[in-house]
Amino acid sequence: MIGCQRVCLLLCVYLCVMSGLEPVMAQEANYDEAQVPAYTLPDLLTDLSGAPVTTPQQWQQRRRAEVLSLFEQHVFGRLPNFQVQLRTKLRSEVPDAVGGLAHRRELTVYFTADDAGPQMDLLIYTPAAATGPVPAFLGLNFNGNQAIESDPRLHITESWVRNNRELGIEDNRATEATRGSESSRWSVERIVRSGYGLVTIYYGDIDPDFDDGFRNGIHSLGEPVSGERAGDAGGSISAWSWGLSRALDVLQSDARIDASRVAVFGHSRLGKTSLWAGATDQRFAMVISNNSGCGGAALSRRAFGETVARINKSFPHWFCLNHRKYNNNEGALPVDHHMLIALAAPRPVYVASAVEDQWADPRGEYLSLWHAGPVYRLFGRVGMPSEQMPGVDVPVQTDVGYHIRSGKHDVTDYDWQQYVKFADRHLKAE
Ligand code: GTR
Repeated sequence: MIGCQRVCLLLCVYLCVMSGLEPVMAQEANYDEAQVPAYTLPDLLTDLSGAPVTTPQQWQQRRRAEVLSLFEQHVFGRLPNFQVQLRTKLRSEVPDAVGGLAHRRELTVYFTADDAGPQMDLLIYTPAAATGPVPAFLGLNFNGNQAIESDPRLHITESWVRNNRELGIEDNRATEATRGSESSRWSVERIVRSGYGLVTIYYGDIDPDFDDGFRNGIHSLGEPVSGERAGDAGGSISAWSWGLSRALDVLQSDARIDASRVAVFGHSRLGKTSLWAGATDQRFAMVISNNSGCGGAALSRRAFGETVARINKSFPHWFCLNHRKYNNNEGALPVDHHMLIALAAPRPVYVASAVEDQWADPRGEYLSLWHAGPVYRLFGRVGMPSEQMPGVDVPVQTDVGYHIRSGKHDVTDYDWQQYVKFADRHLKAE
């Protein structure tokens, strides 16, 4: 039996080597804290010339730009630089959605003069009782705006969606069965009752989540990529982030939303995206990462759960090509993800983990936030109080926020309860 396993393993490694693939799939993910490699994190407050960064001005004017550029070069790639004239069209407006609590709109944003060209639909909830512009949460969703509530009046996305037999999707078209399928992840009632708006967009409107060589979604706005994209050309996470910024452009002139008080939120791959959107666009007033894991809040050097090699292999279109240089070589990365969190500073940032989401490395997510602390302190802000993680279901909120919730990889009403509380502290008008 043992001999048979050994032969299978050797055969697998041999096949990987012969096919030019790194044998990452043959490796088990590490979930043992004792096996986390020793590592040294790049110092946030020493610039590339070796000079110390001692003032907020030095951070904002010099070091921040260096760190941002390192993430562009080595992790996510540059954002698209498409010059667009945004046009909007109101698709629907309901004054009494969510049992009368919310004013709800569906707003189509066109990126060109062509109604059949690339576009995204914003689903916008504001409190029905609001008398002026409100602070809001803005986040991408996984299944289409019709998945937020089961209201049959919501437009079903016409964009590509993943095959999902459980929802009756066989051919990449969303069906009636998808209505409300993501509702447990969006506490619309809690959000509007608390005086906030919620704006969500289907991420597939911006860039369908499969590797098509960057042709569909907003990529049709640029020149088609011939051959391999440039090493630092953005992947899908950069494309999704670009879309979030265009949504914020539209919100600048929305009478119901206060665009200077918008928190960018995301879960999982979309939590990696909210961190990158918050880093690249400082107009976002707050940044929230829910269970974002590898490539998001988690420290890459810990290689705990999902690793750089694994994520680049499973999702070749998410990051830039240069990121692959760090497959099984995290120590060579000129950044780590505490620096991504620090790019949110001095704005409030929230990182959330879940106990059963070991794949996302909760401890690595917490440590990133902890190690971003020196930049917050530079601004006179308060980071996490201890290197020790707080207990399960014991949120800690200062100028940054963290909780590790019981349960699995997901967004729950408990998570939203904490985000609303954090926003009450930082986004409510004085
Ligand atoms: C997983 C992936 C994670 C996370 C997750 C998600 O398959 O390994 O990095 O992004 O997907 O987005 O749901």
